[in-house]
Amino acid sequence: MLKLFNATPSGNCYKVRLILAHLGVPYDTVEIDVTSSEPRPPELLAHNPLGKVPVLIFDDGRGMAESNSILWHFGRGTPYLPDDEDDRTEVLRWLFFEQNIHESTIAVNRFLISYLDRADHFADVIAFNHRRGVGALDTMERHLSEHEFFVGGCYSIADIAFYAYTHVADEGGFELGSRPAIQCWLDRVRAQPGHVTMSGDAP
Ligand SMILES: N[C@@H](CCC(=O)N[C@@H](CS)C(=O)NCC(=O)O)C(=O)O
Repeated sequence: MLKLFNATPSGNCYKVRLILAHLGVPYDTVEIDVTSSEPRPPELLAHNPLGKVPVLIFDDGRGMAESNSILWHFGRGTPYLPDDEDDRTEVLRWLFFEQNIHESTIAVNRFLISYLDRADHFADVIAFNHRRGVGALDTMERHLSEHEFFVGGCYSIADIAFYAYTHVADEGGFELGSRPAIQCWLDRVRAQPGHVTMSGDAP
């Protein structure tokens, strides 16, 4: 059985839980409190020396870190990763964009504001991230006003990667009310077969 070092509120971990749910792949979880300074389990550190989650352990003991790499691994050979090489390049473009400008701003502000409750202490960082995160959401809004999904007209791991932190962007101080294309896309993602919420429920 696969073992996922997981933090339930983490969007990066949710990406992994979502693709596994779509594919019907069973797994066990080991819950990590990412707000705690307690040492991480040695098995987690062996596969990610930074101690970050998600880390997935396969039956043969191999481990895999980085949420978007894990999405790619499970997407291959399924409808969630296109076969066309140009489309795959587009998927990669969006996965890098997500990590570079979306996750690093929206997820970080959500963590500082809603999980660490340290908005006052990190006001400058939050303001800096906010400007960049708004730019990421604007880019998404423009793209989604002309496309149903991110790549090739079909739901793919690129949509899973973006959904994870976009649907909880309000917890990081980002409003989606003025972004109708993103809101309609969120509904389309929620309507996909096998969708589960961040807390693990069917929608
Ligand atoms: N780029 C990594 C980021 C992983 C990451 O930042 N994980 C956070 C939870 S979302 C974490 O483990 N934080 C706790 C820590 O840094 O000790 C990925 O996409 O998997």
